[in-house]
Amino acid sequence: MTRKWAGEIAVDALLSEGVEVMFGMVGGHIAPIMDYAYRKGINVHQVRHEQAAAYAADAYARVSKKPGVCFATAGPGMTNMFTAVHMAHLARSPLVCLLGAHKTSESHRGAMQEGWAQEVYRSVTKWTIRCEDPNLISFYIRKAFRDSMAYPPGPVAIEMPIDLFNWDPIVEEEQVAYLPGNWRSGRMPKIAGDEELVEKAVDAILQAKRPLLIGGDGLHWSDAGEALRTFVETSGIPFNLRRMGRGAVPENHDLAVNGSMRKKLFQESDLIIVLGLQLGYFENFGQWKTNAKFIQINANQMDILPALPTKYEIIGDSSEVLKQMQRMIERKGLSQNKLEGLRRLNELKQNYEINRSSDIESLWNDKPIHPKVLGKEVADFLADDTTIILDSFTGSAFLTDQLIATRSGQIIDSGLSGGIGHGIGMGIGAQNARPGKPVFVMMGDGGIGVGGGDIETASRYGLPIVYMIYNDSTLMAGSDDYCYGKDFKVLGPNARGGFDFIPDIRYDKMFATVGCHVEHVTEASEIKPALQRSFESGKTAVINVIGTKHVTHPLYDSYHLKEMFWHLPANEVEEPARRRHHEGYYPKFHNGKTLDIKN
Ligand SMILES: Cc1ncc(C[n+]2csc(CCOP(=O)(O)OP(=O)(O)O)c2C)c(N)n1
Ligand SMILES: [Mg+2]
Repeated sequence: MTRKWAGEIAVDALLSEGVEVMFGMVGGHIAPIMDYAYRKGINVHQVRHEQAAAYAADAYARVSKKPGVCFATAGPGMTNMFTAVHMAHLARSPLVCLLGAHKTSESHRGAMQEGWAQEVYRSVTKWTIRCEDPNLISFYIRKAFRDSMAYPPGPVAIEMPIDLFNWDPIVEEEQVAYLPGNWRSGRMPKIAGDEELVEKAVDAILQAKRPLLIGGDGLHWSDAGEALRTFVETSGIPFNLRRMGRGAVPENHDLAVNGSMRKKLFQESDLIIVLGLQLGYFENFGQWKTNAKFIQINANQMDILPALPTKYEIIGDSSEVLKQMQRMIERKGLSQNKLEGLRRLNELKQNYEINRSSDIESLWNDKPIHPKVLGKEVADFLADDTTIILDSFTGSAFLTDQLIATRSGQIIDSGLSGGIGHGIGMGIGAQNARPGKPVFVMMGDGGIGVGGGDIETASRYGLPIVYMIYNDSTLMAGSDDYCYGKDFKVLGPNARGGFDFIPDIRYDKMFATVGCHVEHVTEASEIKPALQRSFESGKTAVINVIGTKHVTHPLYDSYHLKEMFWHLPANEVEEPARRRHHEGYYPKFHNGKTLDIKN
């Protein structure tokens, strides 16, 4: 029987899980795994910052629906990767993180790059284990692949001290819990709902006058697109899809509800089916203005929100429960004509288009470019096949509702992490998940500062990714207009330009030096031709768009942002910023009290 180093055994376990690509940065403590990964034909990508490795693995996972694999060395490599694992954790993306670690026998006496990933990663993974025995490495790796994919998916990390790799080579087959060959089911388990509850839910749906369906990530991970299409088409129920679920049924479908019009439909509905969706911050914690009753369907009991008037709670996989409901609807026959819902939806869609066209017309000649105009041009241009990654705070906010997703997992963002700088690594992962297919990333100049170094990685590996930078020369565009006043005056003499950067940085010139196709765009009419040339270049492309910072991110008008700025002394903030940030929601959260604003 042949004996192998633990590093080789670990990579054999990766191969038996079907791993073809992994992302990370070299470092001595992780070399035993990385070196065998190269030697055994895994497509290893060396990044410039470990966060990009986990962002790439995250996007790879979300697009391919298989766990993404990333690696980092001990200490600083492990901690550099943390922010991205936090993002995957909140976005529920399956990662297997392979982390180098200091030598166990040198712990607590001045070891090089000492770090304890188990403690650091505990809050952002399903589990993290420090594997000190080479007899267990295959077992942990293979378990990580399964557990990361259990719904809701998420990251798992394995920390491997360097002495793990330096035991005497061992006989692979003699490991504890050794599993020979390629034993894996290859897909998430499909769990059906309780038949009795499903039947009651179907009766309630048939009786409802204005039902509405709102779906989320569960649709993506359970491949529920076809089942959903059949269900909504038979029952005539309008649907609004969120997060990774967007596009499970294409958003240009007659019954699709665009994000910008769902508020009205909520108000008018009498029954809302919540399907495979976590009701957190993005859904206002389920505190919608509506008198509707709810049916909640989720494969994860912990996603069922008890704070809603819910007729039926069904635990089951999105696609399985949809199929069950479909069978019952067909058996019972439709008793209710749902055409009224469609008529109302068409009316809202027409209004939306009229408003959008007149906005675009009035903003078209703005210089610097308005993000709504940019969003329109980008959304019109992108081919259906494109994977779209949203990073820029302002640029993405004005793009997202204008996009039409045609498959789930097509639009990827930072999710509840709300971080910036993920787009660069994610572009690399998305390109690897669908090689040669178009990938578009909407970056902000803020995100370029955080993660821009990895554009060189994309270029070095020849990956055709189009990075567009909404370059407004600032962080959090409009925050001076919104709450600090001109020149961030309320911050005092140390403000020195607040969050603004050196104006109009030529990122195009910067990234031309690493071999990118580059474009510099200052007018709306130049956007589409620049996109055309960039996609045609076949190279990593960077489009530097000079955009305005005098714009209000839609978030600014929500209490989520307002409450972050109430501490500023109202009387020292100039108008119009003073009114904008102190008015509105303040009394709602302060027992009806208003702030003392002198006129
Ligand atoms: C990693 C990280 N650091 C800080 C923040 C806080 N933050 C929220 S939006 C924002 C500005 C982002 O820059 P950019 O995309 O250029 O924003 P824009 O100028 O478009 O508003 C920052 C720093 C964050 N979300 N993530
Ligand atoms: Mg910016």
